[in-house]
Amino acid sequence: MRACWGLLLLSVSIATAENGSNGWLRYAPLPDNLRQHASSLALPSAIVTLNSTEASPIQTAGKELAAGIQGVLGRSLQVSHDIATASDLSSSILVGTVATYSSAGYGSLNASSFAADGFWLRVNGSSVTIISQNERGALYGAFEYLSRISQGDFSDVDLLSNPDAPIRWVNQWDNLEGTIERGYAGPSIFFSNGLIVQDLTRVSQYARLLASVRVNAIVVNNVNANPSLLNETNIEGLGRIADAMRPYGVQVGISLNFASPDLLGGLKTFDPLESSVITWWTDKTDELYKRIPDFAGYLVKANSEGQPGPLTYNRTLADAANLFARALQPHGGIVMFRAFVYDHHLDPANWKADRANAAVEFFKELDGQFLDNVVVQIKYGPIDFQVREPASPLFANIPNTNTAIELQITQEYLGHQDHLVYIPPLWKTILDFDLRVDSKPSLVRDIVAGRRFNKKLGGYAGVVNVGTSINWLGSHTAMSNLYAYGQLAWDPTQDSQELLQDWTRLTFGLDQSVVETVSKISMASWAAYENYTGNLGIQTLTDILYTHFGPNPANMDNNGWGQWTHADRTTIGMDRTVSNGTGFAGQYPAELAAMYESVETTPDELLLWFHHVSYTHRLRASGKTVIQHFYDAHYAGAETAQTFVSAWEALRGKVDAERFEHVLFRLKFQAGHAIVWRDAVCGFYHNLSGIPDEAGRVGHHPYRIEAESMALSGYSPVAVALAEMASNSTAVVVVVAVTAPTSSNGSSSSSGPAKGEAVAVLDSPDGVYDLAFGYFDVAGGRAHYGAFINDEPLLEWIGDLEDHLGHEFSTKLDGHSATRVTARGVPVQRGDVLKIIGLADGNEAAALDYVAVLPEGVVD
Ligand code: GCV
Repeated sequence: MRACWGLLLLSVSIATAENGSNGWLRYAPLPDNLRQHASSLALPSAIVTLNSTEASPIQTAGKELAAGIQGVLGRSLQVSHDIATASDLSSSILVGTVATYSSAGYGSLNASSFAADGFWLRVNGSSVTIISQNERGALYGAFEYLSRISQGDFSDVDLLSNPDAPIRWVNQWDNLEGTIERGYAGPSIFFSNGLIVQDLTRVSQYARLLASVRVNAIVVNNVNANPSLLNETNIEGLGRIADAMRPYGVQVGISLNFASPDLLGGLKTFDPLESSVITWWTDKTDELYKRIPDFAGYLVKANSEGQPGPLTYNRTLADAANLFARALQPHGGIVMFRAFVYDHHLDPANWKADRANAAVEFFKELDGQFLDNVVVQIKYGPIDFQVREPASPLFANIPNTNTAIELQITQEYLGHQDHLVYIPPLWKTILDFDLRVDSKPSLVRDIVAGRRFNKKLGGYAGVVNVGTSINWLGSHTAMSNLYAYGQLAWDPTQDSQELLQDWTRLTFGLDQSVVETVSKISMASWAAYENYTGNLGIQTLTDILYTHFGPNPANMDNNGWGQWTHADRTTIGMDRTVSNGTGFAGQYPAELAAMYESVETTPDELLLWFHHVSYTHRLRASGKTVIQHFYDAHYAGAETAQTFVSAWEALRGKVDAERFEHVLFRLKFQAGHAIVWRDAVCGFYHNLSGIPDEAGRVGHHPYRIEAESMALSGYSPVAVALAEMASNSTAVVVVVAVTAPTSSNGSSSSSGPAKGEAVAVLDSPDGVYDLAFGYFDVAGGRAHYGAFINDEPLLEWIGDLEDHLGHEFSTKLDGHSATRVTARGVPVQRGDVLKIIGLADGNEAAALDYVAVLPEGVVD
């Protein structure tokens, strides 16, 4: 029965502030020329939605279309749910499902050409038809139409669009107390103090963004799950989350703690084959479905990184997955069971030990034992979201099991959203990779779509970790990754750059120079990041025992975590050959196993992933030695990062001021931190191998004045514990409480915070220079710095990056806290006196590393 709600007024509001809260759904007014063009066209004048239920995605589609057309074209369209009142269907937007379309008497459509969630969009002059198989598909079609007109495209189209894979989920790693594991954009929008938050406005706004890129479900809590999510209060709270997301067609699922029957239920066991445990999970599942009838299902991390699992009871991972599958099956839910199962207490002295082997070792023998509603969720690479990994061989090893690929939008190993890294080109190296199972084409994207092995379920899981930050991910540019993730999960054959350009137009407007610049820097960003953080397959050379942000190559080895490089004085790389190493290469189908087994046929970009070689081993493509490639790549990567700043600066006035400055701040940080990375990694391998850089750059900084060589008062030199994290291994820190400055030139008279002064006479020829100041911004204080030339103020800054950036902050002088600021275009005369004053604050001792006096074009 079709209810008649009459004509509705629009209720979706468009935020005017350019703070990023609407992401790519800004519906910004078209530029005048395009508006004029639009006004010359016959365009729809009404919207008819063939469902009027409040929570229906069809109704959401109507509101969204009205709001979008209002924003983009300034036209107010009324939404009608009653076709009898629709003035003229030939100039309307009609939105419905195949079923409502035919029952409303518009004729019958070939329902079999629609997959679940698929839609048909036909634009024929002023008549727009959006029809789908299910309700959320129509919302996807509405967003598609809005994306087109937001980009000034009013052309006719006849598009049937079906998803490549049914599972297009996102995962959040939110903890019940409100923190987010590996989240870099503030606390959770879902949880606080052990409960679901009361105000779920941001939750429904998040669902809106997700629906617009056709994500159909979300797991809202951390895979390291807290059992109390399943208590009565929280199940009710989850129900409210589901209610908030339902109008956008985003279903809600949760991560489980495998020991919940014991920890929450008091059963004193969590053995998956124990009848009391089975009953407990069945009852809990029924309780969830009672509150959330469209509940999506469970995500399970078991026997991994200290999480409980079935191995405690000598049960298999399939026993565990099937326990949940049986409980969910009557309700139509699914289990996403993670393949990220490994031992993190490996012996680094054991040449044959290899964490990369774990997934195939655990899951291959279980192939065929998982029930039909189980999907094994596999991280794209065998280790953990590194800057470069080969495709996980598990995709090729379980043809009788549903699989999904896990990708990471949150930039755990890619700069915590403080570095611009557009990730789709990395994802595409995996999705487009041919695993050659049985010597037949076996693209990863075809495997996870279910096509290659004829499976019904499969798809994508993206770890997003949005937070309360107004722009969702803490960084405006990082949102391109979320946008492209959803789009690729729908159609992985799409081009990364084209997706990026759509996103840019929607996010920053249609100015061609903006589109070209964002495209240029984003498309260069992954390669640059790989270059300055870890190349040839050695992984992101970060601090895996602390925060995964800045450089610390030494920390990769000699621990149980198995993200090893096996670097010593003469050699580097994991030997993963069958003949002499861990045997990992043999987990691939024959053609690939043979390719990776030989150093001669392994692609250079994965050389050190598969082979342990001498630093003087020569690469196939360039003929360079491994060590020289390291040096060159790190210098090239850091240099590329500098160009991002100038490229973006050229857009001043073309992007609104708020977002322009926000992006600029981060790009400047990235430019400085890329140099920290470059120097730390190059310095480390230079010191370890003793092999000089043929270009003479590593360890030589002719343009730098080391802080410890300046005339110091109040400042004292300290050897930085990780030697390569400071220029010349030494910084200066304020050690004595003296007096605070009372005038702009730093002279002082009264007592105040601890203060240091570092003075140098500049010896550069007269000219114009950039002056870069290397310093450390640690957690727990906001030191003040002032730089003066001949007592004239040059630059002032505060060690307050924790107020602006999202990375996990360090309390030490290390590669996470090392950073730099630059004063550009400074006139300098030989003999000028440069003075830097540091005022300590809290734990921050105003640590200073060096000043670089850089002629134009020099990066040092
Ligand atoms: C949620 C890595 C991360 C962990 C994460 C884990 C996982 O180890 O560092 O924070 O835990 O992967 O994916 O389960």
